Amino acid sequence: MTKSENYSVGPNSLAAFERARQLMPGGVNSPARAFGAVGGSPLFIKRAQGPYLYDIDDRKLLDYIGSWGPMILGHAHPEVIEAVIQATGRGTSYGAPTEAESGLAEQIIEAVPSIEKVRLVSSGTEATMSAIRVARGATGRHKIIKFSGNYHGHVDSLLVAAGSAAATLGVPDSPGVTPGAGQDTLVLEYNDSEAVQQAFASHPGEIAAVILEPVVGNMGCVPGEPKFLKTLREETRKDGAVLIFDEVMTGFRLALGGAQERFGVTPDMTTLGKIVGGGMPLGAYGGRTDIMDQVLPAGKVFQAGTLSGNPVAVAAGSATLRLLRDESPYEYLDQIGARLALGVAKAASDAGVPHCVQQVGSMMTLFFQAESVRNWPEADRSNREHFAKYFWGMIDQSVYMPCSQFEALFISREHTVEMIDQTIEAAQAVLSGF
Ligand code: KE4
Repeated sequence: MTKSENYSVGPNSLAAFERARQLMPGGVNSPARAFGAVGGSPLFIKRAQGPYLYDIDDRKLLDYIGSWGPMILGHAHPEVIEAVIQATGRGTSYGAPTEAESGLAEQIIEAVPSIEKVRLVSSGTEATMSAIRVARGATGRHKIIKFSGNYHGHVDSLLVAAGSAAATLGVPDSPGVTPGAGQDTLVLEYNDSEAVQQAFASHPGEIAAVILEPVVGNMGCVPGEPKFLKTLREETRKDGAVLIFDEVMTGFRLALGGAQERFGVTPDMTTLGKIVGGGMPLGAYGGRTDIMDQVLPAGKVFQAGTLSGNPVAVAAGSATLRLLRDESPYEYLDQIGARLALGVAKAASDAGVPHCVQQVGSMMTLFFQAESVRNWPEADRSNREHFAKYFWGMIDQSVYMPCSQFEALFISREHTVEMIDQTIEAAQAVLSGF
């Protein structure tokens, strides 16, 4: 992959990456961080504050990843940090129920239209893995439908034509995922309502669940079209299949109640992560009471976790959701998201660079192709070389974008209009050099 001529990663990050690669596969603990899609070495981060990251070479970068979604309030929000400090002082884990878990559960249930009961877990992957199992247990059916370009964590049965790092690394069907693990997974194209109708017509009474990102972040930002979401709701209800909105990324981001509130489509189950934990390891899955009461020990579907509902993670999540409810940054985030999208699109247009900017609220992607993107095959046509050049150019402008064409960027409440305009100016400078 190309990188910009005056691309510069500091010597400390270069040395740190060399050391890390001796110790951990690829030098990272999650492939999305390794810069594989853009080439070069990743920046090692020392600390973060508000909308900024500070790397170990003392560079200050305006952050549009926000830990891949959680940091909607900006990094190190004082009230979140204080809540974590207070909780930690009372011990970091008990392995016993706490009232704080009930408090967070109440906040989730109050905010998310589809959730009547919820189970806390430790990651988005755990949430989706568990939701699939519960849907299968509740319906007694085996088949599931997912959509290419959608990523739901590293669940064997869902690592089939996945988006995010899998798609970026070109290994959607990962080694180690057995044919048996994926044999009950039907993969359709996103936004294809006819394919959904066809699948249910071909498999009446066999489909346990349909899982999707209601706005995809993991092939770049691709919104679920109204007809598509409506068809999914109608077909699943008619057939008795469970409709699962994977809102790990969109939950508490596109509205307090997520994409389902924003679009007015209520699924049967929802999976959550990222923001719900305020940047700490916490995920959740929930839905209709009749479905959730199938989960052990209320029901028979097994799911467990040593650190599920961990008091420190719960404190971070609860403080975050309280601030989002009380301060409601969503109108502001919509405004600056639209401002950024318009400005970057104009910059690309003025530079004569083929582009398509897609934005929903505080999620956005600059696709390096001229056509709009409705699904994975269309996203896959994007010019990866252009993206890599843009990415490194923006790094040189001290703007830290997601390191893959197939990721959405995330704007925080701490990004000011001035910072958005600086970002647009940086994009103008970079794209005019194409
Ligand atoms: P985690 O297991 O990474 O907490 O969540 C998995 C997951 C599930 N569902 C959706 C819609 C997601 O976006 C994710 C994780 N997203 C990626 C970013 N595209 C996390 C970044 C990473 O893998 O390091």
